[in-house]
Amino acid sequence: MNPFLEISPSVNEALQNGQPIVALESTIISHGMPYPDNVATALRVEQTVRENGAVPATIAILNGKLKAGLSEAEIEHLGKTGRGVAKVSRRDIPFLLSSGKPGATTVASTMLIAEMAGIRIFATGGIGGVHRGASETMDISADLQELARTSVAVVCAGAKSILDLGLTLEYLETHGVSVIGYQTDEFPAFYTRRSGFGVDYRLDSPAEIAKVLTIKWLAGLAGGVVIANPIPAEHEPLAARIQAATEQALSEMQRLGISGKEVSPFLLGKIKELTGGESLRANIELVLNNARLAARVAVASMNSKFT
Ligand code: PSU
Ligand code: MN
Repeated sequence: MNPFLEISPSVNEALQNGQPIVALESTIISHGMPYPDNVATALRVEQTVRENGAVPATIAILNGKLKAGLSEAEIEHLGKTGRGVAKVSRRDIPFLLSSGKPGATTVASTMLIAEMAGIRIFATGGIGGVHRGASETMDISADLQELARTSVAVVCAGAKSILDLGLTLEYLETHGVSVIGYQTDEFPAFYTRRSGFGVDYRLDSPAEIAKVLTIKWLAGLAGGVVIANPIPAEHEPLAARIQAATEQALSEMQRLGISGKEVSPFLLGKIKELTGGESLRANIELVLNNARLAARVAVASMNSKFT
């Protein structure tokens, strides 16, 4: 086993007993939401996974270890320290292991650690993608490359319209990543159920999704899958309001010259500020909704046998 991997007792027990497990990321805790909502949400997400029959494994880097499964105290620490915790993608991992400093894992690094631990299903809010203007900036989230190479299915509410969703879907296609729409034909845009872009395949039940995932990996097709799960209609904010906030956040970002890994956290914070917290409430609801679906897919995967 990887000498840097440290699996928590509850996750280890679940692995030994062949119980369903759902991986969860920590950038959403330290960089995606303000304290104390971030900690409360992370704990509610874990509880939601349990209520739906699976064991949660929140992932982060702490004390020079790749941690699969955190204690409440560790989640509280990541949430309270917030932006003081490094945002860690694949390239950053050896440096955090070397320094011993805490790291909040993005979708990319959470996938990587989940795979090492033997966890195949992961729930988050939204994935990173190809940023608008990427033909100039080359800003393409490492999440997309990770989906191309790492065999973990990511349940998300699509990707934010701060991104270029058309190019994001093109990039996934090029890299052989299937995009499944759960009970939808359209790729959702995080706060909104619709984006105008289609998904590759629509599946309407956790069992059908579990079957495809099991077959994909049994057939030797390594790599990730995107499971796009639209925000429940009752929690969808007014699209026009989110749209206006997104445009304003993008223009402020340009004016301030923000680039690199600061881009996503800046835009998330700005949109929350501009919508008076409405975006945060929606964000919390969609993450809970994704945790629910991921747990149900993980449970169904235990019963999928096609050899
Ligand atoms: N999108 C969201 N909320 C988030 C993120 C993305 O709606 O919290 C986080 C995730 O951790 C994702 C990361 O992996 O931002 C992408 O950052 P970047 O664009 O720098 O790759
Ligand atoms: Mn980026």
